Amino acid sequence: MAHAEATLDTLYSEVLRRNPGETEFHQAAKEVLESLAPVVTKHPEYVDAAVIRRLCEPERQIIFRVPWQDDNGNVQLNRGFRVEFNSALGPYKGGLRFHPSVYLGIVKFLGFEQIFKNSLTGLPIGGGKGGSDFDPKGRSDGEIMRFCQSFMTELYRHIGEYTDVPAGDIGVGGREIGYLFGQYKRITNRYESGVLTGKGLTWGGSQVRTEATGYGAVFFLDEMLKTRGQSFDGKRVVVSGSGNVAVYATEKVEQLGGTVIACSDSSGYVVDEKGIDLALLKDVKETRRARIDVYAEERGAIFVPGGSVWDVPCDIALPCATQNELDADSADRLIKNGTSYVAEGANMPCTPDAVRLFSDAGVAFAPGKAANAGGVATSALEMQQNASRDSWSFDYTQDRLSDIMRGIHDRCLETADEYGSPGDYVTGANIAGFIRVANAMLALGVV
Ligand code: NDP
Ligand code: 2IT
Repeated sequence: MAHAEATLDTLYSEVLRRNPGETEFHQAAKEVLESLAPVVTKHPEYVDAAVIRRLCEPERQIIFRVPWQDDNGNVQLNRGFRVEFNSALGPYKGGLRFHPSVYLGIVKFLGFEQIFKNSLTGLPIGGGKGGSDFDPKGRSDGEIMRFCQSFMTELYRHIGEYTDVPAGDIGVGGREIGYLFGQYKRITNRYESGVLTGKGLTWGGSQVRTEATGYGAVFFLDEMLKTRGQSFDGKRVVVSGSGNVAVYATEKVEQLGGTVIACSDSSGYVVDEKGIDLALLKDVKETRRARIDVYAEERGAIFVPGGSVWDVPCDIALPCATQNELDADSADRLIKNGTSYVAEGANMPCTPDAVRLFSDAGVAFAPGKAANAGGVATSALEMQQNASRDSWSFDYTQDRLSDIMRGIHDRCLETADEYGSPGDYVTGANIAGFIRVANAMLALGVV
């Protein structure tokens, strides 16, 4: 084991050296590498064939200029990214993020996580991610459309049903996927439905894809609760964010008998002891695209500008906003307030220190690459429907999603057991995700 740890340390040093300044990518790589010592001890062939080393190096990285015209006729400039990380299990698959914080290090951390997440689903999808530093806040529909068209005018040559299949992430939802698909169709003169997922229901989309990430995270949590002989009944839940993942996590928690008492956006958080009014939240966020204080005002709930939603006492915490939003201080407060479950709806929302504190305190903790895999899994179901020119019912698709989440949950626990860390979902997810993709890489030779 000491030898394995030294080998992994060396591999991590190489990641640091080859990717200077990309701190989020370093963080994501470190977490996975730290889990792999027992695997490397048992299976030295993964090191001998440089599988781990190759996994840490994207197969292809694309960076491009995205010029577009705003409503005043001024030319604006952004940068576009697509990191095609690993295609051993299937075409590159992963979302596009439009947020001013996007740079190569963020896209690489997300793409790296996506490899293991997609592997965990058991479906035939590789890992990739993309996006832009474009800030959609305050932009008109016309500006969003022109940006998406310019972005796709470069991206189209790199993607395809059998090559790379983008979807949404922060700042990219149904509206943006529509504009992106429209431009792809126009440039290529192909109605290639399987090139993007998250499409609208009348033009190749799948039932449940909109809800899938939030629903899936709550299905995963439900399995964690059942493992401990508990249920959502009477549980107080705090969700961060109020975007796609947060809204549908809230919906499923409420359907399963829990109460979501707080949610947030980057301007602050609301506390609504009666339970979040979903119809109002969807109207404020999805239709009006307004800030969260509008919800508080119209609902008569408390709005706290700035501040941390993790100050609100709860049984279950569901971080669904962004990376590193829940740090050691927040974890400490949650633990003191009696939180016993944390599931990451977002990608890497908990800092490594926070995760360590949860683990030491016996809080059941589900990492994002397992708990939020329902979104991409349902994207893979959308690809299946596109390939067969079929469309499935809501109930059937939701049952498939629920089975997939139960499968991921059980695989994490079984793998954690097998590798000497019983009950540890982080180790289980990293190792189970790694083994499937590593075996495919061994089979495919040195490519
Ligand atoms: P949305 O754009 O729909 O919503 C994001 C939410 O998080 C908003 O409420 C936003 O607030 C808040 N947020 C974003 N960035 C920050 C920030 N830097 N500081 C504070 N709040 C922030 O995105 P999604 O719901 O799709 O994504 C949320 C998370 O879930 C991301 O980590 C994403 O990678 C992950 N994820 C998404 C999947 C999907 O299918 N959509 C699948 C799996 C994971 P504001 O509007 O004020 O910026
Ligand atoms: O982080 C993620 O898994 C997503 N944003 C969804 C990716 C997808 O291809 O559906």
